[in-house]
Amino acid sequence: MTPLQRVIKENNTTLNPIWIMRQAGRYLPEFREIRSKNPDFIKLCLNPNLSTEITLQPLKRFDFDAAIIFSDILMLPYGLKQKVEFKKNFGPILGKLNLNEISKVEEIDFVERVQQIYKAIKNVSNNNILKDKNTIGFIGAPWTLLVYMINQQSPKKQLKKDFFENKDLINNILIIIEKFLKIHIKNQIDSGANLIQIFDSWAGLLENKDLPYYVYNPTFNLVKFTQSLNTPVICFPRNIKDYKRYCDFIKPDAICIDYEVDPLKIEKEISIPIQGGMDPKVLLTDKENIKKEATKYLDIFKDHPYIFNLGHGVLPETNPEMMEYLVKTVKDY
Ligand code: 1CP
Repeated sequence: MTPLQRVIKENNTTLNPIWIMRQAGRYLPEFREIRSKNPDFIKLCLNPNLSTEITLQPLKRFDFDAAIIFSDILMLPYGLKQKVEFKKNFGPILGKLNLNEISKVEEIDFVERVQQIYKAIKNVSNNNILKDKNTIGFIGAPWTLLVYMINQQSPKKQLKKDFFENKDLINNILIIIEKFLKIHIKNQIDSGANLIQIFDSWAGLLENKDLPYYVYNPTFNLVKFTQSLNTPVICFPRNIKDYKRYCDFIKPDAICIDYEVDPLKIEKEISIPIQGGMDPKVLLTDKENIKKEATKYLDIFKDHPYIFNLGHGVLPETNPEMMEYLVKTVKDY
């Protein structure tokens, strides 16, 4: 078993494996070099040779315990033929959502549009560097994908005023999203992903009363589906107010926490394996502070199954040398 599997399946508390959200990305000069020659982000995600290379870049530098496949949660709307573009210094821009068009997309059309991702997962998981390590596949949670698909861009702090207006559209789209997420999860697992992370980046935008419909129920279905394929799931409902209630409802194999929650409170309330927490901005400071902050999390979770990660993606301005120091600190703990 890999170190991550030993934490997740056996509740091991001595290993402290580490991987980092957005570990394949802009803080690495070798990524920026490939990116500068490939201005179309979607095309880059669909180039299996390059996406394999990008996925493996951080593992060549650092002793991470997992690779996360270089792709994006928005490849789902792309696979459903909604237009998706990434504009420099702005983020994703999606085309207008057309229920009629999306309803016509069949499984084989979807798989054909995204199958290069599965090819990259095959390449990555077969690479020797991943011996005794995990290949992490991922999806966006239905709620977060609904947000991008209806809002057509990042909600940043809030949703459009009329976001919830067309309930009929929302209900239908949620059913379609769930159906294709299951297809996407199954294909990633069949290609070699042995752990799935579900990113619900905008879970924090909802009021409590709306959580069962938009977050708990659809995410629970996907967690159950993934577990039925004998694959563990980590959920990251970023900025959700009540992580315990989320875990009680959804029952993921592990829960990833953001940097705004109190890790002491989480440790007391939640018994399943925990991942993440440290503020990515810590990596912009100095080694002494990195050691202090990383040790804080490792101390709090020393008797708890714990996977080291950050409480959000690594920032593009991070110096790779600081990442190296973080990995060393965690491994030497
Ligand atoms: O070079 C660039 O400009 C592209 C930047 C970039 C990268 C490196 C985007 C655009 N996506 C990715 C890769 C990515 N995205 C990965 C794989 C690499 C890795 O983790 O090492 C993963 C897991 C994601 C997941 C993702 N995409 C999320 C969930 C996590 C999170 O950050 O909250 C979300 C919300 C997205 C949408 C997205 N894609 C890209 C951007 C800039 C965004 C966020 C836009 C926003 O703020 O709303």
